[in-house]
Amino acid sequence: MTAQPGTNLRVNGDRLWDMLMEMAKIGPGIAGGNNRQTLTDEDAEGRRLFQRWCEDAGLTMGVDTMGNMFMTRPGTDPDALPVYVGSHLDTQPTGGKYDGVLGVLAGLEVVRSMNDLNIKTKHPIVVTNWTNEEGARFAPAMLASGVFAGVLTQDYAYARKDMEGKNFGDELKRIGWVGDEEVGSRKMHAYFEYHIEQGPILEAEEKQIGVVTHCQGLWWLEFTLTGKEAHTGSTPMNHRVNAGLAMARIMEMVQTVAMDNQPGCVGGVGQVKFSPNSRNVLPGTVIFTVDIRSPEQAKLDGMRARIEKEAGEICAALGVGCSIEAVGHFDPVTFDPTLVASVRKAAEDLGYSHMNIISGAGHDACWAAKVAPATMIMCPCVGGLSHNEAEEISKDWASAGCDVLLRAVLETAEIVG
Ligand code: HGY
Ligand code: MN
Ligand code: MN
Repeated sequence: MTAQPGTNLRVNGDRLWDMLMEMAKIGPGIAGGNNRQTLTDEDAEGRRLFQRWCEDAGLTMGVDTMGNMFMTRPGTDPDALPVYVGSHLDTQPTGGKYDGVLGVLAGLEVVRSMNDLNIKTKHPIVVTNWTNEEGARFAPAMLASGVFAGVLTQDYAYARKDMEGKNFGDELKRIGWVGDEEVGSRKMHAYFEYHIEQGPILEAEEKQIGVVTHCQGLWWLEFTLTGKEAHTGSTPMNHRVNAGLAMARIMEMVQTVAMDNQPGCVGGVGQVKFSPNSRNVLPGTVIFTVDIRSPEQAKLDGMRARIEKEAGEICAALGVGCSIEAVGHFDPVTFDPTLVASVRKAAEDLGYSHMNIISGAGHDACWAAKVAPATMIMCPCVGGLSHNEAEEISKDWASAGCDVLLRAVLETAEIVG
C-alpha cells in the first residue's frame, strides 16, 4: 500500500522512543542524562549503533573528512539532489537524552516509516549526524557543519584543542571516523532539523510544534586575563594584580549589558579556567568564554563592542592583561520560507497546535542554511530545561514533531507513484 500525503501519514512513535532510550544507554551521565562528548569512545559507540540501525533500514553510509555521517535512502531520480534530515549525536558533559539525538533518530524513523508504507520519493533522503555540534570539548559549536558549509576550514577544525590539549584531528583519527568524502562536496536540495526547543516557550504556550522561522545569532568571546600569581594570605590587597577579580567584574558587566538590551538578548559565561587553580594562589591566568546572543544583528554586534570596551577598562584599572579571541560566531539566521510553510502546513494537516518561534540555541541548520534551503521543527521540553541531565520530553511530543517532519520531508522530496 502506498500512502499519499493528507492520509493518516504518521510515524511509529513507540519505535522512535525505543531508539532514544537505547541510544541513551551509551555514555550515561551521573544523573540520568548523557555524557557522550564528541570524539570520545562513547561517541564512537553511539555512531556504530546509529550506523547499524541505518544499514538495517537499507541505508548506505558515507562519511566525510570531518566525520559527518550521511545515511542515504535512494530516490527514483538519480540526478535529484537529496533532502537531508539530521542533527547531532554528541552531548554536553552533563547533557540530556534528547538534545540533537532526537533529530538524528527522528530522521531515521522517517525513513523507517517510509519503508513501512512503501513510499518512494523523487529525491533521495539522507539522514545526517554532524560531528561536534555542541562545541563543549572543542570550540566552536557546530564545528563540522561549519566546515561543511565552507565557513570554517578543515585545518582550523583539526587544530582545535580540548582542555587536555588534544587535537580534534587526532581524536577523530583515534576513534576511526575520518571518512573518505571531501567535506562540503555534497549538495543538498533541502535540509530539515528537528530539535527540542531547549527553552520554556512551547510548553508555556501549550503548543505541540514550534515552526522555527529564525535562529538568533551568537558570539563566543574567549578572554585570557593575565594577573600575578601571589600568596592569597600574605599579599596585601594593594599589591595584588587580581585576574580573578577582573573576571568577576567582567561577568557582572556582561549581565548588565544583556539586561540593558532586553528584550531578546542573552549573555553569560559557562566555562572558566583558573591557573594554577590552587586555593591559596592568586591566579596568574584566567581563561573564560563569554556567550552572547540576539536575533537582532545590531544588538548582537553592539553588545560585543560594549563588552570588549568595558572589559578593557576593567582590566586597565586593575593592571590585569586582557586578550580576547572570537572562538565562535554566526549571524542571526532566517530559515527558508517555503520549507517553513511546509512545516506549518504539516502541523495544520495533522491537527497539532503550533506557533512560530525563534531558536534560542544554535544548530547545524544555521550552517546548512548557508548552502541550501533549510529549516527546523521544535517540540517542547519540560520546564524548558536543556544542557542539564534532567532534560525531559514526552513520547507524545517526540512523535508529534516526527509526524510533522515526515510530512514536510515527503512534500519536499516529492512522493512518486
Ligand atoms: O550553543 C548552542 O546553542 C548549541 O547547543 N551548541
Ligand atoms: Mn543541539
Ligand atoms: Mn546542545
